[in-house]
Amino acid sequence: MARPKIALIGAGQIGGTLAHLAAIKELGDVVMFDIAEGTPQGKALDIAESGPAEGFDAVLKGTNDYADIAGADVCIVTAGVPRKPGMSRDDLLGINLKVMKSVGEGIKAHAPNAFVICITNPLDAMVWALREFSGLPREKVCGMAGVLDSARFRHFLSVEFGVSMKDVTAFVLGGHGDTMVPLVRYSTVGGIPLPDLIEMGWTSQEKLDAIVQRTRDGGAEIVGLLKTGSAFYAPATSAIEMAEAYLKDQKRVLPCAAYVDGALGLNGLYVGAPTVIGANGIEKIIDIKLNRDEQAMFQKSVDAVKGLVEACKGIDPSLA
Ligand code: A3D
Repeated sequence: MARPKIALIGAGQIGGTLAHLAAIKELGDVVMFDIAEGTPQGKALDIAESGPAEGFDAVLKGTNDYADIAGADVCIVTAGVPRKPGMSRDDLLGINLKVMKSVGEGIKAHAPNAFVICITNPLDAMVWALREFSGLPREKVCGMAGVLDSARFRHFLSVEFGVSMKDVTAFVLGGHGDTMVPLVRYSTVGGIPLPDLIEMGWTSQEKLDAIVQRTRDGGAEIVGLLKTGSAFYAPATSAIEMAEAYLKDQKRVLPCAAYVDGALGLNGLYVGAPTVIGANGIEKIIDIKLNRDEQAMFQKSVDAVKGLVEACKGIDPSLA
């Protein structure tokens, strides 16, 4: 049986890391597409040359021609520009919207059966635009953000509690932006919800509040340290987790930017929600119950995403 084909649209920092991880995990053959001539070819060759030592047989190819992504099973989109210090994700809207148009058209023409994972920021609005431009079924187009935001939350919690990250589960909902909603009530250490851990005296409300804020600012913290570009190792790992769930029909429960219609009080919006990912793409949105405070935070996040979608329509009338 032929290996699955994974197309990476954008061969920058995240694209290169995605290619390396996909090859090491033997998820399939990899095609890296970018408009920069030489970059995808150079990175593909460099990673292919790591194959003998690593022991993988995946074929890697770099290209500037969309025809080479033909028949891809998965497309992961990182094309566009990342943030610089002082910029918000929303500042990238105008430039990355144009990129989503060309990427959407490329996927529509050459890989219409793919499961598409968008990473380009501002995430929720770009996933929506990419779906509009590509015309693919909504359950086959989603965005990576919740897995990363939850991973950051889990990492900070594991350090606070001095326990393995494996035993920490965490839940981040809403848009991938300053209004994201880390759900303390649904996050656990060894199955014990965080509010119970405060009652048990294992941590304090103040410490937990600081961790929630650090999670919200997780992307900016790394942008501030790197100074050129944004995070790429953890974002790539998170998207690979989603791609693997699809390719192996794992039915993973993962938070991601998905089209929510009829759950969480929404009727037709791409926003971060708990989903089940399997061979049919986004197979289910989990309609969790929110309390009043959580609902208020989620609504703020939803309103911010709606504002960005309206801004996209203002910039590109074909989306209106
Ligand atoms: P970078 O290393 O600059 O790579 C982007 C690549 O896109 C470059 O190689 C460009 O040449 C290429 N590109 C630009 N325009 C096009 C086009 N029209 N078609 C094809 N390729 C093009 O950035 P990066 O890899 O660090 O980040 C990529 C995107 O991911 C940015 O928008 C980031 O803001 C975003 N990002 C999102 C998250 C989330 O959690 C959602 C996290 C980190 C970064």
